[in-house]
Amino acid sequence: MKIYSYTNLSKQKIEDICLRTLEDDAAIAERVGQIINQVKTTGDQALLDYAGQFDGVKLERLFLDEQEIETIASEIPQDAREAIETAYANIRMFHAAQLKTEDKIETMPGVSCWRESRPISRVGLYIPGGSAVLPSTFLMLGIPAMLAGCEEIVVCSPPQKDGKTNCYLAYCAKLLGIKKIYLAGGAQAIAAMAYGTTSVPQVYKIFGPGNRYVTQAKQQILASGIAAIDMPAGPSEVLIIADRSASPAFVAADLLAQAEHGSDSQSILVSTSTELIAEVMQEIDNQISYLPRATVAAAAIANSYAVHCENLQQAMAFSNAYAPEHLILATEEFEALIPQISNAGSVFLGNLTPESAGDYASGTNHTLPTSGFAKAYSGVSTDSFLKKITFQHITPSGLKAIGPAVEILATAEGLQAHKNAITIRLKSTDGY
Ligand code: HSO
Ligand code: ZN
Repeated sequence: MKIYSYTNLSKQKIEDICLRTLEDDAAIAERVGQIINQVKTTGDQALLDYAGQFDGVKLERLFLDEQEIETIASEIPQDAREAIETAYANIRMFHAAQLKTEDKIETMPGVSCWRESRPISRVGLYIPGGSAVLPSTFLMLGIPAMLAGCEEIVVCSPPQKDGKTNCYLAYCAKLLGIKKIYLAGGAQAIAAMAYGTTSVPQVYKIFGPGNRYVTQAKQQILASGIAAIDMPAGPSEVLIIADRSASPAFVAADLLAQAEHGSDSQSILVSTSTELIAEVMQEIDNQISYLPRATVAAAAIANSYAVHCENLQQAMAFSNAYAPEHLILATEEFEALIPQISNAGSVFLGNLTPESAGDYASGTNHTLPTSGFAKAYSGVSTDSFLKKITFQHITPSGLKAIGPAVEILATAEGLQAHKNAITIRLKSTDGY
């Protein structure tokens, strides 16, 4: 892990080290384009063929029905069932609180405006399977979709070798009241949800993480205008601001938790203490050898760095420039830093709040903007599954109040018909 000193970093150098570079995807883009086209033109047959080719399974049917989900879910071990239920309850409680009705605003006497939410009627959730089984992602997407009231929640997950899904995902489906799991993975699953096939219903918005093929497919679908997506995705990342009050072992554990996600993950340490940085490095060496995913984690750590800062203000300035997906404030001073945070996906406060808590079970969503997109995007929330529709109503006195302003503006824009739409009404309300 390279160590920089903030004071010695030029503005340009800060920009450079904050940049997350994605490899050139030309070959992947071309292959994904072919897959999308194949699914678009041959539908279910393409999905069955790709299941054979990529997942190594000959499927009879492209989905598991309620009965099959129930049977698979019943195999879940008791402790896992309870853990999923704890996560479910917390995520549900936090996301339910986001469902708020807004006030009706009388902008002028007789002119009222307001917004109401409506669910996106059909949404698609992509849940990675195979080697990386992510029941947590199923909860993070399924709970807000259900709370928002989406009528059709289409779930795609790659089939296992036995042509089924695992018991964790099946149990999540059961809790969420989802009656079908479509056995499709990769770019082909994204294409199926975007265009619809005989088996897989077409959706308006597609959510969920995935490998570079899935990410590329979502980008192409977005560009073609056929469906919306949750947000642009890149490798996962954490930035930890730590002062002397932090525990080097805790900080190292958090950096490694991020690093084990993938060799392209970034774990950034920003600290006011050179001793702490050295101790954290030592701890990483100690802890990494015990990890089953040590090789992956080591590659990510090699791809990461530490920044030494003079004070916490400098640390915050660096963090805001980096705009991390996850920000951990491993300092007792976290309260004072909160107002200074301008760019971050999700923030973890103090020395006892690891990112893992939010990844799984505390209640917040773990689908968050990466690659600096936290400068402009929010993470997934109940709102991501809703559209906000604006309403307005004007009374006769309201029309008199607002009419002249609209007439003048319409005239200024040279739009006579717009003006007339007011004038014709003002005339008709003359006798009111
Ligand atoms: N840290 C990941 C979410 C996750 N972690 C799922 C474990 N499972 C992206 O926020
Ligand atoms: Zn994680």
